[in-house]
Amino acid sequence: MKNITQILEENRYMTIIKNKMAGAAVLIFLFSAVLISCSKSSSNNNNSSASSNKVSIANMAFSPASITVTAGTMVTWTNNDNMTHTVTADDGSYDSGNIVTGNGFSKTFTVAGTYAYHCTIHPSMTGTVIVK
Ligand SMILES: [Cu+2]
Repeated sequence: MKNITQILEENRYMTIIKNKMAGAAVLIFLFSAVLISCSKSSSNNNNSSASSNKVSIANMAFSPASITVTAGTMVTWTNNDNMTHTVTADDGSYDSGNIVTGNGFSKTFTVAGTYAYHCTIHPSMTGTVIVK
């Protein structure tokens, strides 16, 4: 037969266990939230620190809209927007086809010149690759 002290002690113990488990769950949640935000911010940093051969597609725009590269450079577009876009040469010389969110497209420019492109889905989205 348990006395009142034992029951109270058991209740206290159970409360501690519950609090610890809740604390652990919160910690795991926070930890994964930090991981997710870190991976997001690092990829955003990569885009904003735009080593000059990278173009981010976001908010229905190419960013930067105009980039200058040396001949032989591979330019990579990454769709960071929440909708599908294309990277399509105005002169029709290349076309990415549909680039869904999170995907990308790369093309190497070997000949100097100014290459205008657009998104076929949103013709107001335009960009230029200047190859020196
Ligand atoms: Cu588009």
